Amino acid sequence: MERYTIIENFEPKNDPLLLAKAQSFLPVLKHTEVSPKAAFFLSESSGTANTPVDLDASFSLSLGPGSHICYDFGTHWVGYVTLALSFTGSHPDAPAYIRLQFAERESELYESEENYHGWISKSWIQQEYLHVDKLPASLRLPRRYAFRFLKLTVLDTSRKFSVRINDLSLDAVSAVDLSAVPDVSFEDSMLSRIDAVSVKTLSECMQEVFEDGPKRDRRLWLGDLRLEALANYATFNDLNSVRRCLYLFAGTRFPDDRVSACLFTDGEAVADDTWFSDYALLYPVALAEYIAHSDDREALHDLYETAVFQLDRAVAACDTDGIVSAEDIEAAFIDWAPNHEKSACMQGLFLYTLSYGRYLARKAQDADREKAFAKAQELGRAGARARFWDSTNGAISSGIQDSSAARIWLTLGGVLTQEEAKHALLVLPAEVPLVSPYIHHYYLEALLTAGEKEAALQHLKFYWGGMIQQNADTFWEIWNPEDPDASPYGGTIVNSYCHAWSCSPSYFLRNNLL
Ligand code: RAM
Repeated sequence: MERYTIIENFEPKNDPLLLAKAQSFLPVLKHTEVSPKAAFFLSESSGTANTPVDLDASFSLSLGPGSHICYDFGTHWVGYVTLALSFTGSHPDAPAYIRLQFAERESELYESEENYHGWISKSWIQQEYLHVDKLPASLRLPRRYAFRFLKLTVLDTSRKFSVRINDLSLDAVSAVDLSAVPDVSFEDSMLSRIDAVSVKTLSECMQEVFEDGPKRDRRLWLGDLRLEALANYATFNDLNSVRRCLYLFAGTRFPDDRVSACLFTDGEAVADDTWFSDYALLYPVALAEYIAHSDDREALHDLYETAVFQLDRAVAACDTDGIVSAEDIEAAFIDWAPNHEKSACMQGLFLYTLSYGRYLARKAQDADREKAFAKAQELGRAGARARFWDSTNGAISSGIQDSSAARIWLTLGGVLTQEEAKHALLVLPAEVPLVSPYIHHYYLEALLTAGEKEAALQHLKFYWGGMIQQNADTFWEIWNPEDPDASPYGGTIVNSYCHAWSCSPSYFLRNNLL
């Protein structure tokens, strides 16, 4: 399902003061030198056993045209690779032509660029074609990669020489240090593993900003930021990184003060010309949670207007029954499921975010706003019950798409009673599946709102545990157990397998919410 926006001549509105403050919170990246842990020859087809190669011996192999070697770095890393290459045989009389493929999961090594015809760029596929004119050579690849596995294939040399890998190392980077995370023991080994993988996922995504995924898109998305911040408070508790990202979103925004769905942050921060109505409303949520956690009065002062503007705008756009506007429904993301009608989802989300707006208004002693948000919430809840909920049958009204996400957001928006929410959530409709860990986070939140702690725990084990059973070192962008090869982009080769919005189990587990 293609989804992108192009606004001709888009000029973000920048606030130099906020951007300067954001810059002053830039983290200093920590570097770790990592060596490969194992070497192997990849088998012909996925699912059949590889041939292990002694790691030391791999550094004396003569790799002629067509031969390959794979390295396993033990777990997922983000960083810069250095390769020391030399030759065997006669002096090279031609360049060595080499292909490098980086993979977060081993299965990616079986995928090929030629078979990918999706709608996002194939430039995201993690690979390099190198011509090495002079051997021996030490090459530090300029591009940062996110991977556990590296496959090197010699595409061609000449009749006179073969390639030898003398050394291979990785300069891994992250804003945080895994050892800074307090040890917590969980009785259940699956929960311990889920927590550890969540923490690893988060640490890999925490770079100069909270990236959505270090493989792709490698930028700051608002919906992802909110969940990363929650997991961060319970683990690294790096407040500067959260503060930096909140300042960035306010520092470069749409000309009419809406916050962008994402920012480009490699170099000067620039707002993308993409606006998601739901992500914009999560800005006040992320700010409220940051303020509640840090009591940072300066940030409240600096960012309050940007935050409440997002809600003011949505409130003003509602109809007289307090129902979210058609434009806002059209611009909602919610999840990657195809054929999703989002009116009920967006209504619930709007009502949910108003609670955070009320909290911010109280903190800022802005009584008029508090009152306005409370009124909009009351009106919007009554309107939502009339429009989206059939109280007689205890179900979504006929004519409205009965999606799992609609049930989740109507619960979180306070539209359903606890009893109604329990019935709505314990057995979900199959029609529009929940496909990303992002919406599964909100499913857990909704189950907790409905008082269904045990069901939430079981779901966490089932859903995130499902990725663990597939040997996940980090959690993924997309996971639909019913359709393991799903991709919103038209090919799993561009899916991200270390994706920020999947790291929230640590938030639930470490805060004892389950
Ligand atoms: C994916 C991004 C990001 C998310 C958007 C909506 O493409 O990687 O995680 O926020 O979708």
